[in-house]
Amino acid sequence: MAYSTFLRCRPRFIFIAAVLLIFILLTVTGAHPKLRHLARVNYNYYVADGGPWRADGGPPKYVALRKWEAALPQHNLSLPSPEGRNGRYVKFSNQIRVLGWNNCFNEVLMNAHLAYVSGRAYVFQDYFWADEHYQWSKEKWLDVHPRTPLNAIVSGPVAGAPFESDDAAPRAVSADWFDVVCRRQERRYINTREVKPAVAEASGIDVLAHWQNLLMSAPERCIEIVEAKEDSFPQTFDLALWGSPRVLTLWDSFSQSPISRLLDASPIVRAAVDRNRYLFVPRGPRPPHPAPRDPFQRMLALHLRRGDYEGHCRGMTYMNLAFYSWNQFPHLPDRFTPEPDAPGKDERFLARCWPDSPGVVRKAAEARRDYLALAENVNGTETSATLDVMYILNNEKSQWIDELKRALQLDGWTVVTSQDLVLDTEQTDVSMAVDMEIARQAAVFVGNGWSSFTSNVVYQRLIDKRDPMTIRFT
Ligand SMILES: Nc1nc2c(ncn2[C@@H]2O[C@H](COP(=O)(O)OP(=O)(O)OP(=O)(O)O)[C@@H](O)[C@H]2O)c(=O)[nH]1
Ligand SMILES: *[C@@H]1O[C@H](CO)[C@@H](O)[C@H](O)[C@H]1NC(C)=O
Ligand SMILES: *[C@@H]1O[C@H](CO)[C@@H](O)[C@H](O)[C@H]1NC(C)=O
Repeated sequence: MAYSTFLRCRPRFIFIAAVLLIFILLTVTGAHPKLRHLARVNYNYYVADGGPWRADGGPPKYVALRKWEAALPQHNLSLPSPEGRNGRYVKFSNQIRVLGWNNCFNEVLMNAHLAYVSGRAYVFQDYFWADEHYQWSKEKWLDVHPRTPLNAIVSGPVAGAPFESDDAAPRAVSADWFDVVCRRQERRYINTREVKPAVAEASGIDVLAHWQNLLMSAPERCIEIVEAKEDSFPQTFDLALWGSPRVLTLWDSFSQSPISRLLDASPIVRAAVDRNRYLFVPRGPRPPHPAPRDPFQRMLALHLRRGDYEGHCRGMTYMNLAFYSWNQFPHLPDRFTPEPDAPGKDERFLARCWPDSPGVVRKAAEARRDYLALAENVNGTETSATLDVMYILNNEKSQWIDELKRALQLDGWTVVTSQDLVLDTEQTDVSMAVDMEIARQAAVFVGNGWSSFTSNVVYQRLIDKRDPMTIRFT
């Protein structure tokens, strides 16, 4: 009798015991900060991100794209000079690797421009990821140093596309093809140590001219630039140059180059932008005037460099760094001039590098006001200029972003963030380029002046001849 009563009650007993156990577990782990941290990290890894057994099949293999790159028409020994077996080539083996995409992208573009003005085919290479920015969990990596083919990220002569029809410049070739057309014993190796000291402090355009003379006058068909091991920045166009106003003297030559003018999003990136286009359709009330139908003409794209950047911003505050590369142009609004030591200097620096939520809302409203005033001046009072869609580019999944989103919605914006995009495997792999393409197309862009990611968006918008008032910094 008693036994059967127990049996009947058992399900309830087990349930109560389980609830108690979970309760105790939560209080114990919740009470101690270290345990709480451990619980959160493990929850994020095993539950939120799916852990090592998550179903994302890992990074893309790009089988078709690699075949396509290998079969580019310029990979043909029979072509007449300056291509083919008698062609002239330069490979920059001193290009920086394993760093954020945009620090590499700067340099890739400028090296390709140097090759172009020197009458040599540029040798394009894969992008090697900095581990912390790679999109895939470590146990899924295909390589010790994960990499992505250049043509997955960008298109244009820099990655082997043809030049204009009246331009006889030799097309860029892949690193694999360079090994075929320029065997090692045929190469002249130039160590950066032999070249760089002469232009260590020179303006950008003089650095370009110095290398151009060397590459043009060298009789050797095949040149490989190799790095001086003792130099921590052995790049042809190095960080010291990109971080200084000396770089700006390169603009006239670089911006008119087909490397810049014919640069485009890759088909993978284009497809990603198209696929997500419906997200950008405004959801606010109908504006009181006729407004553009194209959502990009109503969009403010905001680059919030977050995540790892908090520590980075503090470091840069300490070093009192100026803006990076093209962000330094004096004709752009929102300039930043490092202040001498004075009370509140660090706070003012941080407010721009790592802005808080009210600061972001204020900046967006200011950029919108200035843009609408500009559109009225340019296009008259009958203008239909409208700015009500915001795309937030960022590298952080967090509550902070969610709260910012709500604050911006209250201010009248239809808000979409990087985390809202739906991307397939290849598109996920190049998601930074997807974000950059959206920022290129938006009516207004607000970025972070210290970021090379921002500076390459600024570069593309300047090439597109966008009004400077549509290029802003937090
Ligand atoms: N999708 C996406 N990725 C971002 C964004 N911001 C930063 N990242 C990632 O973080 C990397 C940052 O490195 P860079 O592209 O070199 O740009 P940066 O802002 O100068 O950053 P550092 O190189 O770390 O100084 C990018 O290449 C992306 O992988 C963003 O808004 N969207
Ligand atoms: C290589 O180039 C030559 C000369 O232009 C051409 O005749 C030949 O068809 C090309 N080969 C391939 C595989 O495209
Ligand atoms: C002015 O109008 C033209 C044509 O409608 C449009 O393309 C352009 O973006 C407008 N300019 C501004 C600053 O809104």
